[in-house]
Amino acid sequence: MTISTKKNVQKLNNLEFYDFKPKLVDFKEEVISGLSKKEKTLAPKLFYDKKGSELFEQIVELEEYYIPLIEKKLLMDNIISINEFMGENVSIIEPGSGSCEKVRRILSAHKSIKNYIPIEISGDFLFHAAEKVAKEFPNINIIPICADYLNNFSLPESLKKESKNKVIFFPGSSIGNYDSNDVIKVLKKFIELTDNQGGLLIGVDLKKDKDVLEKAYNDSKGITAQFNLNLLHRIKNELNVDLDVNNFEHQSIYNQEVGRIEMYIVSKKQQSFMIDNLKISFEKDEKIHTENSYKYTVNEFRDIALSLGYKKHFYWTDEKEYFSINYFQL
Ligand code: AVI
Repeated sequence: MTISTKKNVQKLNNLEFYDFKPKLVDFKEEVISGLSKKEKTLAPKLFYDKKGSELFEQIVELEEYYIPLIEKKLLMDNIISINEFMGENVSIIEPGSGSCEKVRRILSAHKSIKNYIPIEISGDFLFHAAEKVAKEFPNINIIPICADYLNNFSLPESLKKESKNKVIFFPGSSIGNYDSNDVIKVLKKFIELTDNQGGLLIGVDLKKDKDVLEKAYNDSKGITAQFNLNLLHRIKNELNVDLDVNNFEHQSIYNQEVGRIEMYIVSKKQQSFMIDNLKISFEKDEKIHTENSYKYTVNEFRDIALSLGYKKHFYWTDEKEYFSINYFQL
């Protein structure tokens, strides 16, 4: 099915689809610019082609990658208090909603949700995920917005006027993939989206033992390694580059000083490959930095959010204090 693209179009019973036609990632441009830097990088958004998304689905099932399981349990165990904090007539906005899986726990447990607004860059994927939610929750208005959640879009005027109680749902410690300046940008955007009066329900991964963290990002089945090295498969296949993925390896280390997992692709030997006429050369052990995943203490994250204008903070953690769910109120 083609999705019509005036800014607000597709209407189906309780679903209204808005398309802001976000600029899609230019893979070749991103790869050339990242690999031409002195310290080579590839942006984490490049992980998620079809294969990368499938591998990520496997990561979230791994026991060593504790985040999804703990987050699910915290949400289930504390859903009554979370719902009370969210209040009545809520509009839930989910930036980067993916398959809209996690939000179902909230939508089914809360009796007073009026609107659910998933925001995602890939239109078809968003439409189909939202359509499923719309069928499952016929009494909630589902308003998917196809956009880059940090840029060039706005909420429908009707929603702005009618719904005062907006809550941003940002699970999975996705916030951890932003560097400190960008965290501030993201949280300010969330505040703007809720018109300075809503809430933020956010999952934040916590600082902990280096060993536990490194196991989570170097799992014993090697799925995270495949996920990381899939970037090279993409370069090889999509850009028609003659490179041998076996000459590279996956590395994840916890940088305790900065409080982040750093993920790299490491060149096992001196080598080079060509992208069109551009030669990309590697020394032995030279790295491509592919991802940061920041970890916080509860207080560190609370201080950032409160410094930006949130007034109240409630949080829940597991016994081992591996992970936190936080509710901030403006
Ligand atoms: C998506 N994001 C929150 C994951 C994380 O933990 O930083 C991505 C990931 N990378 C390797 N494993 C999981």
